[in-house]
This record gives sequence, structure tokens and C-alpha cells, in this order.
Amino acid sequence: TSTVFSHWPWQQWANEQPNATAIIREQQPISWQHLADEVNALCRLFYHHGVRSGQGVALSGKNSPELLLGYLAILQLGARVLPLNPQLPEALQAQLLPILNIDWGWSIHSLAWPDSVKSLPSFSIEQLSTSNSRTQLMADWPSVQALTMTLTSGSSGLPKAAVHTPEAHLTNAAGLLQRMQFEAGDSWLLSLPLFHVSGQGVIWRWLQKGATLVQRNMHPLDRALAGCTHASLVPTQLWRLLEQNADKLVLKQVLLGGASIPVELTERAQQAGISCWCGYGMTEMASTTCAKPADATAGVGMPLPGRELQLVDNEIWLRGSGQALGYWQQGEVRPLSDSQGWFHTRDRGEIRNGELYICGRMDNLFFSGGEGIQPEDIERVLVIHPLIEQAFVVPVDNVEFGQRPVAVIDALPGLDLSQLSIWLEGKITRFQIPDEYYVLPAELKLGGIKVSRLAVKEWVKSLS
Ligand code: 4YB
Repeated sequence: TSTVFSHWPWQQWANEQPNATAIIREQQPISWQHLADEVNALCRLFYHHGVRSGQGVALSGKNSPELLLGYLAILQLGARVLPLNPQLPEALQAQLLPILNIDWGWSIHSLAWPDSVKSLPSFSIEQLSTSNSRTQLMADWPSVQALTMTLTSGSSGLPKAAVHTPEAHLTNAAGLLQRMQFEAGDSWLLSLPLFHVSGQGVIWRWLQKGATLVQRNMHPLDRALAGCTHASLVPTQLWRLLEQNADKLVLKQVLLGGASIPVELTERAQQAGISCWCGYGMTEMASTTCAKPADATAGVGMPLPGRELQLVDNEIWLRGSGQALGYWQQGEVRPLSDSQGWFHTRDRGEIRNGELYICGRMDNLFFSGGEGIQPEDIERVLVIHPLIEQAFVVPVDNVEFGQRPVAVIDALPGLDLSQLSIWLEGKITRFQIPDEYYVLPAELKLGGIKVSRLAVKEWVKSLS
């Protein structure tokens, strides 16, 4: 059953279980009381600089104890928080922040914010004075305001900011945790960035249960995971973990998502003693919508409690708990669902034997000599190859066929690209076999948690 909150969750846990461990920073346990004191201290600092309820605050950076405190403090002040990928190009940032009505910017490093954005001072946890904790700056709870802004990675144009209430995040978390066991005493590694919905998903599950969050340097991953019972990983992270000698792990559950999850991966994890859950989620739904314990099929189960699913002409439509209020644009919240509340995902899906299968993005479909090619159909086969970690199939223009597929491969050492077409024969139809294979350049792996398909496409184009 889900917790009913009558305060901001971290304040409520500080009242109910002040000495329980809220966070483990590297190896150091932090109690709920101490965490609440830190958040209060940071609220005072931000308030002192001028941050007020209703304003927008961007937090740029990789995960850190300070970044998480910033996220909680901004919410507690009733301001909108926009976690930003520190790799976001400055020009894009300058374009976006005014549209998103961002008043303040904070980052660990001094960052050049656009003129319209005032910079908040960097601080370190040690500097926060947690003694004067009686004065509490706190917006009303429950908060029905749109307080979190999470950028989507659209395939074209400017990213959009999905806005959620804290309640929406908590009900998304509650639905998953009705299925997946995660209790007080368990610890979830903050293994994905806060600027992505998957990182925020970890935060709200932790808050929902009053369990323990683990914040550590993520390299190497097996060290970061030591002692953790739960983690959220994208498939590539789990592949890499399995290549390390992950024997000291006490992991009970790994929630996978963000991309197609090969059965080969979850089976190898199972052999290493790691139980996986296969999830399907997205920014607009505040992370996971469907999930199941990994089994022999490549589906993602059915909607979790509180969510509904419908297939319309093979497109996945979703609604229910976790859904964003809309996209923020110039002070307004533009609805993202139809008049019945359905969000049209642009993902193609099928229901077979009572579970949902994700076929791919509708926008990725292209045509070659009149035949439709869904790149994900080819990618799913390529990643079965033991030396392939990730694969992206993109179209290139072709005089004879209109477009032809080429594959860009993130491979382990030793892969012979020239043998891949032969390896693919019989596994996919002839017209799906890529014309060319390239190695994924390292710079395309730097961005967020996912490689941008658009960037791959542009890189391939730049080769010709
Ligand atoms: C998929 C997919 C799948 C998403 N098969 N395509 O907490 C979690 O749920 C979680 C745990 C571990 C890793 C990631 C997550 C996420 O939240 C992922 C959410 C996400 O990726 N959001 S997104 O807005 O960046 O992209 C959404 C899109 O990603 C979907 O519309 C799908 O196209 C794709 N996707 N899960 C195949 N299991």
C-alpha cells in the first residue's frame, strides 16, 4: 500500500523515523533528520538569494549530493525545478531557458547562464549550516503545482519540458512498488541522472517508501553497487556490469528500461544471480508504466496499477498515474493528451499472450524499395551478437531504393564488421540487411543516458 503524505515526504520521514538512514553518500549514512536539516538550510540559502515560490530554477550537473539537495529544496520552496544535462550545448540552453521561464541557474561549476537567468552560488554540503533548523521555509503540501520539469529528447527540434506535480511522481512510484518489492531497509542506487526521468523515478520510489538512497561515484559500477539491493539500469550498463566480475553484489532487483531489453541480457544476469524487471516508461509518464519480472519473452508485461493502455492502429496510448500535466511553454502548460486523457506515445506496440511488446518508434520507420523498415527490428537482432553492446540502424538516401539501412555499432574489441551481413543472413529478411556498418564514435556516447538517434543519423550523413 502507498504512503499518504501530509508533509513534503522528506519532512514526514524526518518526523516519523528521524534516525533511520535516508541516504548513503559513498559510505557515509545520513539520517532523515539530518537530510531534512540540510534541505531546510539550503531553502534558507536559496531564499536569501531571492528564490521564490512559482519561479523556475535550473540545476545543471551530474548527480551529486548537492544536486539532490538542490532538487528537494527548490520543490520545498514551491519553485519549479529543471534538472539539466551539463552537456547540453550552451546555444540550446540559451534558447530553451527563456521559453521555460527559468529565473535562476545553479551548477557545481561556474557556468555562463544566459542573460535572463541569475546565477545561484555554488555551495558544498559542509558549508550548509544545519544548526539553525527551526526556521522552516516550506510551500504547502500537497502540492498541486507543476513543479518538476523534465526535458524530453525529441527526435527533432527543441526538447520539450514535461511538467509534473510531486503527487504524480509519488503515484507513479506507488504503482510500481505494488508489484516490485522495495521496503524500508532496502537501498536503491541513484544509478541514473536526475536530469532524466529514470533518475527522478529512483528518487520518488525512495521517498514513497522512506527507504535508503545510495549516492556514489558510478565508476566502476560494481563498486557503486556494493551493498545496494536495488538499481535502475539501462541495458548497456547491465551488459558492462556483467563483464566486470560482479560477485560481491547483494542486488535483489534491477529495474531495466529506456530501450529494448534483450532476453539474452536478462538471462545472463539471472545466471549471475541478478533478478531483473523489464520496464517500459517515458518522461511524460514520470518513468515506468509497464513492468514485469524478466522471463523468457521480450515483452514488458502489462500496465502497472493506476495506468491504462490502449493500442490504436498499433500505436501505444497511455493514461493514468504519473502522467504529466503537459509541456511547459512560455508560462503555460500545453496539454499532451487528447480529450479523453490519452497520451499518444508514438511507440508502436503489439499485445501477444497478454503482454505488451514494444516494436519501435513510429518516427523511426522508413521505406526502402517500397518495403517498410523499422530500425529496431534489425537492432534487436544485432544486439544478440555476443560482441555487440548497442546498435543503431539509420536510413541513408539511395538512388535505387529511396533509402537503405546502415548500422552503427557499439562493439566489444574483436568484432569484425565485414562479417556482420553474413551473420545476419537468415535472421532477418534480405532487404533489412544493412548496406554498411560503422563503429559508433565515442563522442556520441557522451550525452545523456541514451545515444541520440538524430546525432547518429547526422554523423552517418557527414561521412558521405
Ligand atoms: C523503450 C523501452 C523498452 C523505453 N523497450 N523501448 O524507472 C524506469 O522505468 C527506468 C529504469 C531503468 C532505465 C530507464 C528507466 C526509465 O524510466 C526509462 C524512461 C525513458 O527512457 N524515457 S524517455 O522519455 O527518455 O524515452 C521514452 C522512450 O524510450 C519510449 O517512448 C520508448 O520509445 C523507449 N523505451 N522503454 C523499448 N523497454
